[in-house]
Amino acid sequence: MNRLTVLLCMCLVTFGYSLKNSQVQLKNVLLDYLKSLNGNKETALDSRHSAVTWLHKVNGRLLELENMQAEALWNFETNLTSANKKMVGDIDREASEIYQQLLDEAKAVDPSVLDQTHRRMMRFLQSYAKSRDPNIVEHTSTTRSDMVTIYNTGKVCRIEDPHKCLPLEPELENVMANSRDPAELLWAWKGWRDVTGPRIKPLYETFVTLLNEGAVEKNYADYGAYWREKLFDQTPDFEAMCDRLWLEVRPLYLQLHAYVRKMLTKMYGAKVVGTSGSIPAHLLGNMWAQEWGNIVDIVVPSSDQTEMKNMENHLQTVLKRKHDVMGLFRLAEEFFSSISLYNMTDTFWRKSMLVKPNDRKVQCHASAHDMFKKHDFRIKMCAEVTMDYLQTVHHEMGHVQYFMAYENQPTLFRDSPNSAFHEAVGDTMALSVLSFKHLDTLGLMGSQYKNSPKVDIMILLKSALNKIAFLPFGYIIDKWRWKVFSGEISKNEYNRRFWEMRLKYQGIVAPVPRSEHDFDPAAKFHIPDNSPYMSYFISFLAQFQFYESLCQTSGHVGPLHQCDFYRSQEAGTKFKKMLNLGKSVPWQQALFQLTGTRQISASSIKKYFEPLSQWLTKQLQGEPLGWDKATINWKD
Ligand code: X8Z
Ligand code: ZN
Repeated sequence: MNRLTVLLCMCLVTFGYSLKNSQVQLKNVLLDYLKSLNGNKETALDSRHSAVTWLHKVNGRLLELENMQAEALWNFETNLTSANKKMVGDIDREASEIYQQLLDEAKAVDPSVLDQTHRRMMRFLQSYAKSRDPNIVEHTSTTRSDMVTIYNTGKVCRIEDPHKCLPLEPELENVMANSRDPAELLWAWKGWRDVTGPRIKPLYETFVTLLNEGAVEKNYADYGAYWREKLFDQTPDFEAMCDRLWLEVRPLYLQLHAYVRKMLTKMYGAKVVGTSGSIPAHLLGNMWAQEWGNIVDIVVPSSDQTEMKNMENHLQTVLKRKHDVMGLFRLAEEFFSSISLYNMTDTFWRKSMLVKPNDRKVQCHASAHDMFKKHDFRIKMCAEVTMDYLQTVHHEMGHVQYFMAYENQPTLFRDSPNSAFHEAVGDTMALSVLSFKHLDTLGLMGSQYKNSPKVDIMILLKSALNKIAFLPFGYIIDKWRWKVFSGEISKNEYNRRFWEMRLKYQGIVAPVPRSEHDFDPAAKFHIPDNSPYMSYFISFLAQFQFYESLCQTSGHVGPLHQCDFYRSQEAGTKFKKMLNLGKSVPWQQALFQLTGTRQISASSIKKYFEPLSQWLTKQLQGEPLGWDKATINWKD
């Protein structure tokens, strides 16, 4: 831990340097580029050779620009000062001018002279474009920074002690995960929404207008249409694909929802849970009711609750005894390298921010950063030693594995072929790591839990509380946001329409009446941060497809959820081959290479949870599925 503190201090010194440095560098890139533009006036780009040479140069320029934007963003997110915020805005503005010039120049390229790969690059180049107006670009950038600053610095004060104020991560999140006192849960739930929503709302309204202006300028119907194309390139009717996939997994969600409601009613009584069939959002162990694994101890059958509590405590205690935060990262690295994926680089260990610093304000929401500079990949987290963070460490390191795998691709291909694949890599590993077999290999499982069918189902139930419960949440965030961008949801109905979807798809209601003075979507990081969310919904299906394929390759026999492909070089090599492709081929081709299918489907997640589904059917005898969809908890 001490070493880490020293490293963080060193990072601070480096930030100061690179801050000034990147501004100077940007000017140089701009000047260089303008010079090269003049040179190009003479050059026609209508031969294959000249066009390919030009694209090669573009990849070089983009690398420099990506690096400078990544540096500025890193500096801001790991040190939320207004100077760092200004730097992000300045760099976004200037970079957008260069992108614009590149796009203007691209018009001289005759696509018919190019092969498929270079035509693909040309297409991706278009998605770099923001608005032609640098003021709009800068305004968009600073509006986003203002929203995330509110989110990242929000605190909720204890009613009995107004001087004791808790930030979201880890304190409020811990309350939501561990408290079983409905009044305390409600305090954290409502408090967090009170300090984010109303302050973010006016900024978000402006933000939507700015994003749409940029998108319409680029001939998209709205920003949602732009997003869908950028993130799910070459996917005919992506929206219909999401709807179809949701309907496929809905029956499983309905089972889980009904079962959890039944157990929560046993625990808290109908007075707290209600009788309309929907579940109040503060009782599910998570600030957003998105993953419910934290309440596994109170939703297993009553006769198993003591054993489940003991097992969870055992896991947590042994994990803490054996590892510090750095140890969690080393565990994840060892897992990846055991299947012939990558070790982290020296720069990674030197420059990452793995724990929350106490000398400055930072953005704690976990993220991985490709700095577009040799061997420079980083993770930013406020990690603690818990099983949840162990999962997140694998998630983030999965992003870094992808960065490393496609590092040698041209800049325009340095991404996953769709955004869901990026989200799925680390989670695929975590499915293996959190299997009973692997937890046992890590020495985290007591021998008393071995060969117990009951423990096997409890582990599967915990997995479902995280993976199945997430699906409707993952699905609605962008379903709501796409409608906001298209204007189908207007700003005077943001919150009501959000809660209508929460009720319709998730069967969840607010624990206290809401109104348009609240803006509850903003209580979720990805709204102020403007990160897409449908990627997670698709990832939560695709990761089971990846997992099944790696399990098959590793020679696993038996129920899918018991598979651990640790140390399978064959599985890892196959995975790596797909990751190496980056964005150079359509996602269907990459998926086919790994799994033998070209479709994202729910078949693997359904296979994984089949034993649980049968178990739930038994537990649910006589219990109605679904809920009354008429009443959201609303006041006008
Ligand atoms: O935001 C994340 C990652 C960073 S890409 C920690 N996740 C979503 C969330 O927290 O809401 C991972 C699962 C869903
Ligand atoms: Zn992620």
